[in-house]
Amino acid sequence: QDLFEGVDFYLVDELFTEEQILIRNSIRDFVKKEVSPYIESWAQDAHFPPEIVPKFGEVGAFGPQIPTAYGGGGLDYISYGLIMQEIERGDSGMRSTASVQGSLVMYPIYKMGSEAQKKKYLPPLAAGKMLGCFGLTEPDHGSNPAGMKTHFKDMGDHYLLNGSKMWISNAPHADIAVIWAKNEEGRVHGLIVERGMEGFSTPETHGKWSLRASSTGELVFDNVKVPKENLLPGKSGLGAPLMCLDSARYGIAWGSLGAAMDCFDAARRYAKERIQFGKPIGSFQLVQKKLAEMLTEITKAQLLVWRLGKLMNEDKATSTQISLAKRNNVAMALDIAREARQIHGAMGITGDYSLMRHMMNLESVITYEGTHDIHLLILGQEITGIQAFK
Ligand code: TGC
Ligand code: FAD
Repeated sequence: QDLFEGVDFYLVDELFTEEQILIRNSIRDFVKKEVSPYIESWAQDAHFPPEIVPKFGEVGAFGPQIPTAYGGGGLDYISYGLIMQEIERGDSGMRSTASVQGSLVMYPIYKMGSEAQKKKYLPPLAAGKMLGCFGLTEPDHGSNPAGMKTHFKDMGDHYLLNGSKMWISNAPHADIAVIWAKNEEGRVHGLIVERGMEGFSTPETHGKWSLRASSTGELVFDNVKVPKENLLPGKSGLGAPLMCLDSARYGIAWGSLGAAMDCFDAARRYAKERIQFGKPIGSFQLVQKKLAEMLTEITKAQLLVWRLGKLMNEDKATSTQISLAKRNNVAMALDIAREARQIHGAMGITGDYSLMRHMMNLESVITYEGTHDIHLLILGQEITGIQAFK
């Protein structure tokens, strides 16, 4: 891990500004120091380390794209992507913590919140003094969030919230939850629910083989009285949570690249060191094929997210362009993790190497934020004009 220097076959670094490289390198150093030495034992123990939250805040990993006036980094989208890439090189679960906080909690508050909500929540979230989670998925509504059952009633001086959410990253440790629920007319709204509100609980989901260093849980709302000022006033309808997903999916397209780079780097080194039949395994054509294909796919994925980042910076990126990148890069990373694990033979199944952890993590990454097939259908709809998922 310590030797990791990145993968840059096409001199992609030349496409980045000095500032972007500086940011990338500072997060790379942070991950080497604060994540890589501990991640294997956190994952083996299914332990989420709460002490990482203020450290992420200090290094600027939370809401890098949010303006500095609210405590964010005020950075461009390529810098944001590079930050996600470096964190996920360490672990997808760590990147989940950061991208949920930045893209799914801070972003909706910044884009749809009142000035008072922005002032109250954004600075402590950016600093890692507060942790947030995002509740859209329900036990019976994953790919189809439009069917959500969680609802709230206007009681005059407050809202009464009932329902539940499932598979929520950060939930068991979160101080606040940005959740999506229907009003009496069936329109989706965002609400900020705070830990400590009566009737609100966050039971942890146990037994995951994936994202073990990230904590996942349910959000249960049993007649929770939510103050009226906690409704996000800026936008309603399903488009509101889906807009947040665009920002997070963009980060995942970069993040998965980091996991792929880590696997490739490990496989390249192992292929040169491991001797079988009197030669390094890297001298066999089949191993070289695996490595050559990994490098090819990483290079294509790097150029894809760089271009997407430019479009994001110019406010020209479309949701379907983001779907294409999320889908392609996560599948690419998962394939590379599997191949890299094979190159490591039996050693690849142990915690001495990061391959199996990345591979298992990426099974969640290919499922959350829209499954691989849902993104394919989003693209299919764009191409044909015909929706195939209903
Ligand atoms: P549809 O009728 O297509 O759209 C409803 C409204 O939303 C608008 N819209 C979008 N707006 C912004 N960004 C997008 N990406 C948007 N996609 C759609 C759309 O224009 C429409 O607006 P309006 O004004 O006409 O009402 O909605 P649908 O019900 O047909 O569903 C479409 C579908 C299936 C693509 C969508 O529901 C979907 O993406 N499903 C996947 C669900 C998903 O991604 N869940 C993620 C949960 S969060 C999570 O996983 C966090 S993990 C984080 C971590 O740990 O890192
Ligand atoms: P389903 O929707 O039941 O899908 C099951 C299978 O059916 C999939 O292969 C899917 O592609 C396929 N399928 C579904 N519909 C169609 C169709 N129309 N056509 C073809 N195939 C279809 N959610 C949050 O809100 N917040 C979070 O923080 C969060 N964190 C998560 C963390 C982890 C570790 C995981 C695993 C999930 C998380 N999720 C979160 C939930 C995630 O977004 C959902 O799991 C995802 O959207 C898929 O929903 P589902 O699991 O209910 O699968």
